Amino acid sequence: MPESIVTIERHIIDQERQFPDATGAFSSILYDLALAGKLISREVRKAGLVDIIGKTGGTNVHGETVKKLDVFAHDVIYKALDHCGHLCVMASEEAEDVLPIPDQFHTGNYVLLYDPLDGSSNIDVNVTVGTIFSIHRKVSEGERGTIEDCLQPGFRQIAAGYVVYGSSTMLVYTTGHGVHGFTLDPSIGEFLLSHPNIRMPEPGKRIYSVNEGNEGRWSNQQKRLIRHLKGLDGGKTKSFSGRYIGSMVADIHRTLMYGGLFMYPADRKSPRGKLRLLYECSPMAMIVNEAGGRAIDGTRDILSISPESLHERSPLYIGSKEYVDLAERILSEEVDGDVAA
Ligand code: AHM
Ligand code: MG
Repeated sequence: MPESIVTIERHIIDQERQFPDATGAFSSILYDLALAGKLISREVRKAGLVDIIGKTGGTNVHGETVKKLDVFAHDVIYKALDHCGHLCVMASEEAEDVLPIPDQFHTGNYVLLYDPLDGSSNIDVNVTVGTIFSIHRKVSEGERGTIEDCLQPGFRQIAAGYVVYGSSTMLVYTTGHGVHGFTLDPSIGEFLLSHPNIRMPEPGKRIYSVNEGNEGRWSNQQKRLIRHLKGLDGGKTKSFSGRYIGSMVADIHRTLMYGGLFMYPADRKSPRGKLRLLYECSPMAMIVNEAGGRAIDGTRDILSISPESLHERSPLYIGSKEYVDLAERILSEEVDGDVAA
């Protein structure tokens, strides 16, 4: 038997005790997010059965419409948190505008931004997907939250986390006091502390992770960076291994545990990259920073960027500090007179 068994609930309460002024509001949000993670996990685990019980988006044997999983995940998180009384507004990748708290419920001092099911195009082929969340304090005047509460730079996050639905379901979060990982025991329906105080290994594993299919649209600096990581630029670099799942949560989870460098660079077609700043890049950056790593958009610290719109994108270089530093250096060097975008 392990020395102690710590559920996520107990862990959240223990953490809260370290802050005598804590009201419990914040703990309650984390607990509700864990509950939503369990509900989404249950549906993700059934995904392979949709052809048997009725196609997603169509009707099941009961004549009910089966929701697409990303829409389901969006709804579950909203409904798990809309009535808790601690949030003033929410925003999700699945909704164009901010999500107000319904009038009949109280509001509070926190803001939740989330990507309900990142990598959801992988669902049909049984590949890992995940949920990402970012929590800020309310900054606007007035009782109900506004877009101003959502448009805050990442360094103001007071918590960030993700749930990864892989060979097991894991919830990883930070409030700026260490990064902690919990594995869902499906037989008892509890997240149990399995990875306390996660630190990225130093040196990190030499793994790079990027969609190389986009190479034809990359800047010369980006091409050079990848050639360097492959040991093809005449330097003495021992080559890196390549790994790319195409599910950011899964790729960054591996990067957090093993070290390495995950990238989604800008390219000619997507001058600001693909990933969303507020609910993809920033929360992952807070977690990786807190575990000893680093995250930049090529030149700027991800957490320093002031967002201008809810769904804005950002290039992302994230992982072991030494490899992000290396990327930053190579991206800043002139190549054939072409300076990185
Ligand atoms: P999504 O939020 O629509 O799922 O898109 C984000 C996903 C990330 O998980 C992943 O890193 C990236 O898209 C993969 O994109 P690509 O297929 O261009 O490599
Ligand atoms: Mg996403």
